[in-house]
Amino acid sequence: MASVPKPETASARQEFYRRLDRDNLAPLWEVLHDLVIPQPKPATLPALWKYRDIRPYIMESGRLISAREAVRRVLILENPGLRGQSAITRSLYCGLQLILPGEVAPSHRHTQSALRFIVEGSGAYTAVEGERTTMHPGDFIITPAWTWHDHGNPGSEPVVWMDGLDIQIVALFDAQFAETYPEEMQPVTRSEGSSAARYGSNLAPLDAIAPFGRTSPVFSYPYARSREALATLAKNGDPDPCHGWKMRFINPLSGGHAMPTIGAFIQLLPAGMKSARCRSTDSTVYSVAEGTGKVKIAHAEFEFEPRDSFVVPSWHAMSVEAAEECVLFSYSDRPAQLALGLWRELRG
Ligand code: GTQ
Repeated sequence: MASVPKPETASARQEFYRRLDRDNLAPLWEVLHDLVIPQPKPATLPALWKYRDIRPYIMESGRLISAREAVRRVLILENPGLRGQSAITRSLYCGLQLILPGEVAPSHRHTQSALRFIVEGSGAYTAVEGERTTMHPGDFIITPAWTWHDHGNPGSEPVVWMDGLDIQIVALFDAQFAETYPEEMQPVTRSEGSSAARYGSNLAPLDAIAPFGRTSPVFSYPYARSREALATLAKNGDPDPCHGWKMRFINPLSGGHAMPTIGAFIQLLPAGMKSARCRSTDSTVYSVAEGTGKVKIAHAEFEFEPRDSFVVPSWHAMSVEAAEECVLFSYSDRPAQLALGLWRELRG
C-alpha cells in the first residue's frame, strides 16, 4: 500500500476485500509492486552439483530400479530455491539419466522437447524416429517434441547424460501430451548417420522440408566436431571478454537455435582467463566438459571440475576464472525469450 490509511479506512478496505474475495476478485493495488518489478527477482538460486558427490547416488539408483521399471532412471537436479517443482530454473528441467549395459529405456513421445549432453561413458544410443545415434562424452543430442524416442545401452559401461527439457514452459501453457509406443523399442528404419548426411554436412536435400518443424533435423552434434571448431577458433583471434569463444548449436535449415524453446551453447575459455561479468535474462544450466576453475554467480562462488553441473539464475552477474583450459556446455530458454521479445543482456 502506498500510505498508511486511517483506521476506519483500513477496516472498510479489509471488509471490501473480504466481499471481493468471495467473488474471486482481488485488488491490484495490494499486489502491484510484486507483479510489476523494476528488474528480475528470481526465486531460482545459484547452485552447483559436484559430480564426484552425486555419482554414488546415480550408481545406487542403478542397483535399486531398472531403466525398464523406471521408464527413465533419472535424478532430477532441483534448484534449491524451487524444491518440489522438478525444476532447475523456472522454465527448465534438468536431470542426470543413467543407463546400464544391456538396459533399454522404453519408447515414448511427448510435446516437451529434450536435449542430452553426455557426461560419462560411451556406447549407449538414443533412437529418434527410427534412427539411432551412439553417445560419446560431450555429444549434444536432441529429441524433438513429439518424436518417438527410446534409449539403450548395448555397450559395456554405464552411461550418464544430462537431460534438459522444457517441461515448465510446456506446463505454463497447459500443452502437455504424451504417448507410449506399443513396443519397448521402435524399429530402426534408417542407418546411423543418415540425418547427419542429409542435414549435418553443410548440405541439404533440394526439397528439404523440415522433418521436425522448428527443431533441427540434425539430432546429434558430436563433441569431436564442436571441440575441433573451438580449438581452431582459439588459435585465431581474441576471446570475447565475457564468454571466451562461445558458439550456439544451430538448426542448419533456418540458421536459428537448434530447438525452438531451448538454446544450447558450447564455449571455450583459455587457461588463466578471468572473464568479465555478464548477466542475461535467461537462467542458464551448465555442464563442465573440460577443465577446472571458479565461477562467480552474483555473490556466490563455486569451484568446478569436469562433469559438474551448475545453474546461473536470470540477471545474476556471472564470471569465470579458468584455472585450466575450460569447455562449458550450457542451455537456457533464450530462443523462447527472443521469440517473445524479452531477452536482455548486460555486459560488465
Ligand atoms: O528421456 O524421454 O529426464 O521423458 C525426463 C522426462 C528424460 C526422456 C527425462 C523424459 C525423459
